[in-house]
Amino acid sequence: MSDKRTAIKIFEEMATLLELQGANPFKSRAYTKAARELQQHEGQLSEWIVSGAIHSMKGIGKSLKEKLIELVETGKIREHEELRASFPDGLMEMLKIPGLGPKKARTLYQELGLSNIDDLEEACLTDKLLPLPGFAKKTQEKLLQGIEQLRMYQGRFRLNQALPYAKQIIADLRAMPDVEQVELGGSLRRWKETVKDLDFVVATRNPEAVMKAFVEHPLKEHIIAHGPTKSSITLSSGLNVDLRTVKPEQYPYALMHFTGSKEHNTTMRKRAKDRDMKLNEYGLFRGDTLVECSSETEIFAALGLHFVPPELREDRDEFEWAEKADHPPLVELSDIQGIFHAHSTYSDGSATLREMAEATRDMGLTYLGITDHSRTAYYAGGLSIEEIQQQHKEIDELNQEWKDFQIFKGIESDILGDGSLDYPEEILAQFDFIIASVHSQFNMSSEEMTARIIRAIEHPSTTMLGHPTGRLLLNRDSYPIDIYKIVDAAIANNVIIEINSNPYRLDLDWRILGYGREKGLVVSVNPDAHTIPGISDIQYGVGIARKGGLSAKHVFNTYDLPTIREKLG
Ligand code: DGT
Ligand code: CA
Ligand code: CA
Ligand code: ZN
Repeated sequence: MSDKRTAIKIFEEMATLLELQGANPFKSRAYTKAARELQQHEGQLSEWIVSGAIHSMKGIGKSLKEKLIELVETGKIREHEELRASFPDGLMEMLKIPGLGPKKARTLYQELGLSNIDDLEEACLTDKLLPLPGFAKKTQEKLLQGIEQLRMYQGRFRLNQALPYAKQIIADLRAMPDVEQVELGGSLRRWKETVKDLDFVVATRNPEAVMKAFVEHPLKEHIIAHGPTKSSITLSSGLNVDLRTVKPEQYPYALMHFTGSKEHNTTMRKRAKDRDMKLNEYGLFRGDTLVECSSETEIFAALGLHFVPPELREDRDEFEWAEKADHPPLVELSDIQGIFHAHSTYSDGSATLREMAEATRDMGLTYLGITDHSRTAYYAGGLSIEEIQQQHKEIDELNQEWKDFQIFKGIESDILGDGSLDYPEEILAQFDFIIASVHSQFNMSSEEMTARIIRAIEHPSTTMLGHPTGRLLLNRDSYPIDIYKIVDAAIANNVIIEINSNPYRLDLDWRILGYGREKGLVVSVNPDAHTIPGISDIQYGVGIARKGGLSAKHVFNTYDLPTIREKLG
């Protein structure tokens, strides 16, 4: 882990620990802010200390600076270690339960002595929480649900937690002289929104040498298995990595097998069987004879199929079209021309409007649809009407500077409880576009929530629907909602649905996209960026659009600037 990431992690944990301790909230918030600030800067902590850059960082005062220096010099922060040691490990585990924050955990620990998940579960089941202030029957039920979810999610990782490791390991494998070919397989190659582990397939004539180097990879925490054809290691992040080595002539079959999905493989094997052949990880055979294929494309062809991109190998509808034709080209990151849904320091973003615009422009994109939070989202610095006017003035000025780039005036308007938007009509009319999103009052029946969101979709000012299900991956499921009705309403009202590309959300889910595409839905791959690095999250959203089988024409922000001007005009 880089020293910057270690510092961010420790500061975030300090904020939590201080809350657990019941310290002055300002103290805790200072750590949260400092962690966010560190995130904003490129480079390494040790470099910033040497160069003095640390002194110009916002919100990092004398005492925090001293702690960062201590971290670089000693590898730890004493105050953090002491505070961490003052709480049982189980209590820290409890904080992973969705819906249980440090404040509630502190009460449970202090009042009932609860310091691990199993005891908390039992206490909930026996109504022990009810006498505590702020805990009701509903709270207990929520916590039980949270515990169940946590157990289900445990051992899975979001794309952003897995992808950087995959890139590093594949580069390291590729650099080895004994490795003839290597590819990532498994759920990450298929671009699933969460993955259990990483799977690599290597073609080599010297498997022992490859495996020996693999199990000693610098990121390794421990070795689970070490053999000539199959090894597994656990990384320090807790992520497992499986590596298979095969002979070069077996490579395409092995890659196909270990890419999956399991369900897709089952159908493929059945197709082989129907044609008097046998397909497995070692080859495609007619009797004992290998049907020679030098690529996955040739294996598909041997089974009467066009190539199926890995993202689509989920045994959903890929065999229907692959029998007839190639899939139309899937959208690519390079098709994206601009972005919508980004926050600035006007609300809860950490970069200024100008910084966000310049960063977007530096990425080769040609427009930025800025959408700070609306006034009801006061906790996220939602904009007052005066602040909107001020922001619009700044946008007009900035737009004078560029001919080939434009900032569009947007807002992420809260969808209020009754489905209305957050400002009077004459204010809404001043925006180029509006994203409507649910941020509060999640506790509704599916009928109520669906009606609420459809009302927002039907509002003539609404351009896009933001993170339609509200899910947070590995943390919080979608609120109850009839997503198909929402998609139908969006199409009927010419409203775009975003694919929120934040790796915690990836919402709309890829499983719905096929339905949307057939019905004529237009989506927009939106970063929901709160920082400059957050803009790059569109890579995850593009992956999800591909997994949903979408081409560039289905994605609004693949249109060029003149087209967007016309559409929003
Ligand atoms: P994950 O790791 O849970 O996110 O999902 P996968 O798909 O990466 O699953 P994993 O790592 O257990 O296995 C990698 C691939 O190997 C999987 O996609 C298909 C293949 N595979 C594994 N076990 C089986 C099996 O029992 N039958 C078949 N047909 N294929 C399997
Ligand atoms: Ca896997
Ligand atoms: Ca695996
Ligand atoms: Zn939002």
